[in-house]
Formats: sequence, C-alpha cells, structure tokens
Amino acid sequence: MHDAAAPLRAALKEHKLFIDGQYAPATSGKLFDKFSPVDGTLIARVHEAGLEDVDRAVKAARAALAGPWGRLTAKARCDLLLDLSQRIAARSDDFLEAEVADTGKPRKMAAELDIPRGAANFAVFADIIKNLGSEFYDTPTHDGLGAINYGVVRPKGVIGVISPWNLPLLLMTWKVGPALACGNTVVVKPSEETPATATLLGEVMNDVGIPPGVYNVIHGFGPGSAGEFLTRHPGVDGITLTGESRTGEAIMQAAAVGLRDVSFELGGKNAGIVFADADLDKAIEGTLRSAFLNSGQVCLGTERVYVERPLFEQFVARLKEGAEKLVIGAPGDPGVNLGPLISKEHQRKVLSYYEKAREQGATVVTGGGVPVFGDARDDGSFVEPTIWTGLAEDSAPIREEIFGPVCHIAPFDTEEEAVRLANDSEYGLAAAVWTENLARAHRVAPRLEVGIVWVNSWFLRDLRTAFGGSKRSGIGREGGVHSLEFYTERSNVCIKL
Ligand code: NAD
Ligand code: 6OD
Repeated sequence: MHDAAAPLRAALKEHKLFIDGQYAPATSGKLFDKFSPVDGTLIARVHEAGLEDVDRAVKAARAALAGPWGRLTAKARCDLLLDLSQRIAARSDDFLEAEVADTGKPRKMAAELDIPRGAANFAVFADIIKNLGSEFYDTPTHDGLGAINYGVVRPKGVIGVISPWNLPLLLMTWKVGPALACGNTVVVKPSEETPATATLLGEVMNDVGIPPGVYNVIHGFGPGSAGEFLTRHPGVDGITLTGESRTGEAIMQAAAVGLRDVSFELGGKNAGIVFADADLDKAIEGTLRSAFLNSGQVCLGTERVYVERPLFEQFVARLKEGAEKLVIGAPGDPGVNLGPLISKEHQRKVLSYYEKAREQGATVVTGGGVPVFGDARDDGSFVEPTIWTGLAEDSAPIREEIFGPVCHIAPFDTEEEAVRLANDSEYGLAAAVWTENLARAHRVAPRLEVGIVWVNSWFLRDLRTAFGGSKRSGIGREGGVHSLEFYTERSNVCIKL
C-alpha cells in the first residue's frame, strides 16, 4: 500500500514561541496539536501563547524599536534584509519541508512559488526603501521669500501581523518584509494550521544578525487566544491581517480601541470573464490554474466563470477535460497537481457547498466528492476538483467564498452583462479577463470593482504594484511604495525661508 505520509512522519515537531530572539515555551503551559492534511497523523505540538507571552513579545518589539534596530540607517537595515532574503533562499530546502508538512501542498508548487516569494518579499522591499526619495514643494509666500515643504516618513511602531494558512510563508513575509524595511518591529501570529515556517524564520533572523525583538512569533488561535490578545494589546500600533472577511470585522473592533490603524487583505469571490474572442487554449489553461491551484485555496482564485454564449459549451467541455487530468495526491507523488485541503474542518466546509450546490439544482460537470486512494491518504482532507453549471446567481455557492477547488460556469450574451455579473458580489478582490481584443480589455478592466484585474493571465505578480481588495475583500493597498501608507507615519516639514 502506498504510504503517502511516511516522509512526514519522521519526527514529531515541537514549535515554541520566538520572543526577543529566543525560542521559549508558552508560559500558559498549553500546547495544541497540528495534524497532517495528507493522512491526518499528528505531526507537531505547538505552544499556545497566553496573555503574558503576548505581552512579553509586544514589549520586546517595543524595546527593539528604541534599541539598535531603531538606530540603524535605512541602508544598513535594508542590507540586513537583503542578507536575510539570501539566507532564506540558501535554506529553501528546510523551508520547503516545513511548508509542505504543514499544508500538504505539492512540493513542486511550494518550491516554485511559496519559498522563493518568501525570500523575494524581503529583497523587493529592502530595495524600494533603500532607494526611496521624498516629495518636495517650493511654496510661494506674500513676502516673496517663500517656503519649502518636504515629506519625511518614520516607522509606525510595533506591527501585529496576523496571517493565514494557504500560502503561509509567502503571505506572512509579504507583510513582515515591508514592515521591517520601513523600520518597524513585528509580532507575528501565524495561522494555527501552519506554525512551522514562521517559527523557522526566527532562526534565520538570528543568523543574519537582525537584533532580538525585531521579529517575534506567538502561536495560537484567534478569538480568546493569541490572535485576540495581540490585536487587543495597547502596545501594538497597527494591525495587518490576511484572512477571512469576518476576521477583519472582529479585528477592526479590537483596533478601534486606541484608534489603531488596520490593513486588511480578506476574502474573495472572484470572477473570470471569457469572451468569445479569447484564445481558448490560454483561457482554459489560465482558468484551470485560477480555479484549482493550491486546491483552490488562493484568495485570488476564480470561483465564478462567465463565458460568452458562443463559446460556452466548448469551454465547459475543455475545462472538464483539463480538471479530470489533474493528479490529486501527496506532496511528492509523481506529477501531483492537487494536494489536500488544509484540514478536516475545511474539508467539511467545502463538502457542505458541494452538497448545497447539488440540492440547489447544479449540474455537476465533474467532481463533487472525495477521491478514494485505498491507502493512508483516505484519512487526509482531499476533495475532488469540481465544476458546476446551472446554479442561480443568488444561490449560496455563487455568493459565498468556498476556498476550495471548485468553480461555477455560466453563459453571458453582452459585454455589459458580463461586467454586471462580475460586479454583482459583496467581494471585490480580483478578476481575470480573457480576450484577444485590446480595446475590449481596456474598456472592461477599469469597470470591474476589484483591486486587481488580470487580462489573459492570473496571479502574475509584480511586487511593486498596489495589491488589495475593495468591498468585503479588504482595506488598504500593500505593495511597492503603496506599503508606506500603512507601515509608516508621514510628516510634512514646512520651512519658511
Ligand atoms: P482566518 O480569518 O480564519 O484566519 C486568519 C488568521 O486570523 C489566523 O492566524 C487566525 O488565527 C487569526 N484570527 C482568526 N480570528 C481572529 C480574531 N478574532 N482575532 C485575531 N486573530 C484572529 O483565515 P484563514 O482561514 O486562515 O485563511 C483563509 C481566508 O483568508 C480566506 O477567506 C481567504 O480568502 C483569505 N485570504 C485573503 C487573502 C488576500 O490577499 N485578500 C490572501 C489569503 C487568504
Ligand atoms: O502575491 C501576493 O502578494 C499576495 N498577497 C497573494 C495573495 C494570495 C492569496 O491567497
């Protein structure tokens, strides 16, 4: 029998907190279990931070602001982050093992996306901040002597970073990178499902000489646990979250006390629009990626596909064919494209939508169930990639974020209708438009009420661009110089000449 999880079972890991440059057990004395999504076995015991641990982490972060970190020039700070980036790349095998064990995602995907982006997130922001200019205005005055105005930025302070499980290192460093480049210190609360890479990063921070207290990691859950303790701590100056929209609502309430700033990257119910003039091969390949990459656990993923009617039948047939060729399995299985969902709990949630869709009259074009392997993977949290047609636009599977390997395909007749359908959502994160007509692309893209529109591509990232969502998909934009908006305080200096 294929023992899919044998390599993951090598040793039971223990993840401690990382506070003030040292690994420490939680003073709460509590530990929680982390199970493999591949076969449900116990792979780690994780220390759960209590109030006292969170307080210690925040105080360490504040002390580091006033210590050697706060005294570094931007260049010296950014040079350290460039070293850090290289050191993460040098230890990519260790990060890869940790990420793959926690998430069960295909090793190839993590090696090509998650880990390199974890390194790049430090290098890109170090370069941007090192080379940052400032605004300057020459201001006329009545006395004819004038004044000059210039802008200065300084770090915001201690940043609470709350991150999710779907791209753990990538999404955590996407926030820690700019936060540190701008001179802040951080207390990170990774998802309870994926504690490993954030913990390992502490070791690398120490190796490159990032001062103690600059990067702290506390483990635990959200409400009534480390996440809530961190967001309620008055020593935290700003909170950046990637997670569900309702988590954003809870954190916003916590941040209201003391009027602390927030930056939120939240859920999505993203549309793909395929016009009849699209290059069909490109649109199929792109939609297979956007619906099924990371088993659909990508906030930018396409869960609603709208196809212009003349192409509809052919598109559905080709997407079905592509989905049925995807290989589901454990991270190292030959040719694997699709790993498990993150947990049994998430599997139950996704399957509940598979059930709802059937009840609400969907045609299940493919999938809709749980794959049977006949080995240890049957105890994991896999689901089949699934395509539906025929659901009403107001049904729950079309309105709500599922966050699994699933999409619904519906036909449309006019450009106007496509834009209306795509915009008819509480969410506003991303969209993908497939057309070979340049004028149409320029017409449609700006009308979509989302933070990011991809034309003839999906998840093609340039880290200098603004990233974020509108409506229930987020608050604020991060990326490139846009990250300064949240990670710095800006002052204007006016000098009368
Ligand atoms: P989640 O909101 O359940 O958890 C995210 C983090 O918030 C975790 O660390 C969790 O412990 C913490 N948390 C939960 N409740 C909290 C509370 N009340 N106070 C403080 N912390 C709290 O999200 P998830 O299930 O880990 O991730 C999936 C979700 O994240 C999806 O909705 C997905 O769309 C979204 N997401 C968005 C983006 C984006 O860029 N917009 C990127 C990735 C994921
Ligand atoms: O690429 C990024 O910077 C980013 N924040 C991606 C988010 C993916 C969501 O799952």
